[in-house]
Amino acid sequence: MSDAAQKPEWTPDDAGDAFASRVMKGVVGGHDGLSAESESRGTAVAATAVPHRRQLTTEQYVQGVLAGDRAILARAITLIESNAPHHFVQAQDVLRQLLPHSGNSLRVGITGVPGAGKSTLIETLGLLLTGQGQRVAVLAVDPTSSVSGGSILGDKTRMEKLSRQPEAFIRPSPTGGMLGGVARKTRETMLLCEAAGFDVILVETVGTGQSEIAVRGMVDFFLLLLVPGAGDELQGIKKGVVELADAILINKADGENRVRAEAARAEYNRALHYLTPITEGWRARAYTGSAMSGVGIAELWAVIRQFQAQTAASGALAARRREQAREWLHTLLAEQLQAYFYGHTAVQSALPDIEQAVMRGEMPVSAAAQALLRLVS
Ligand SMILES: Nc1nc2c(ncn2[C@@H]2O[C@H](COP(=O)(O)OP(=O)(O)OP(=O)(O)O)[C@@H](O)[C@H]2O)c(=O)[nH]1
Ligand SMILES: [Mg+2]
Repeated sequence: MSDAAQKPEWTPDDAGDAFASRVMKGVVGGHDGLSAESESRGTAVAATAVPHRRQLTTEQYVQGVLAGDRAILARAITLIESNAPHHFVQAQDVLRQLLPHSGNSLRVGITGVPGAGKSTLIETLGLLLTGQGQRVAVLAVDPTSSVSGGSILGDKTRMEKLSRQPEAFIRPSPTGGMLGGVARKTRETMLLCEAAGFDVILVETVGTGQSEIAVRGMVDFFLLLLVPGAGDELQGIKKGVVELADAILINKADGENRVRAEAARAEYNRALHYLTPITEGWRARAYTGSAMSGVGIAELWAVIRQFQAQTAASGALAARRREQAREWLHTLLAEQLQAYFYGHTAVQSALPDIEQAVMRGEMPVSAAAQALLRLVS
């Protein structure tokens, strides 16, 4: 495979070295931290038939990431995203060594329905920050994305200027698999980016409900983007999502939209007034802005910095991160227990009959669950 062919499809055609990522041959059969049972031999054989670059040692990954080497950072992320069991072991070694060097960036999650302007905002905000000499990493959680789709893929046009900045690093959502696996990979990628010295991590996620909760669980500040005019039902905005936000930006407050945007801001500020703050000591507010023209974006960033200063001083920021780590542990445990259970051969062979017995009303559901659980304990 030539180097050009290894470039991901979201890389601009004329991109130089600023785009360090390369597509590596994947391995079928996900473990996401689970046992090696499902590794596909066929794919592994096919992968070795293609000459590829020498595998890096754990030390090389660690030193490369710490030195801010973008090519090695990209390869380390690919290692983390791999579903091959031996990659998982090395990826966790790399992470363990980098963990003490992570945690120094400001983590911002951005959500909103498709077309709300998330990518446009990230481009505008990213350019503002890189203009101040800050290093910005852009990640995404999009469980619906596949190799041919996904929101950041369309962003090679939307984030074109940002992608050319040497201080910026853009990585699309890990593809395939369940939300849990995608979120884990993004979370670990975030730690790598922090160890590589990025000051700000922006995580984009499309509003699907579950992915917003996943991103809320990995960031310090969570921003909800709304567009004026579209009814709440149209935007799929539920009260629950508003409750997760540390701020709301009514975007596209430009042209004829300005008046409607101001009205929406007032309305949301009234609603926010009655909600319990998601962050202790911080009252979420609604703002207007235009990601496209840039109006209001510097002011929005000032709010985010104020949040950072205030929650760092009060201890709320550190407490949130501790709690997020604890919750993440339990999320991973629950996922892995479930995968272990359903992957167990005794369960797989007994399940169809027990299911049938339950459906025919011959076996109480609780007894059926107990019987299945006993097969693995
Ligand atoms: N008028 C106006 N248009 C905007 C603004 N921000 C974004 N847009 C336009 O809205 C469209 C969608 O913007 P994106 O940034 O791709 O939206 P997104 O939320 O990232 O969308 P997905 O990634 O598909 O979920 C584009 O055509 C943008 O040019 C804005 O502030 N004002
Ligand atoms: Mg987008």
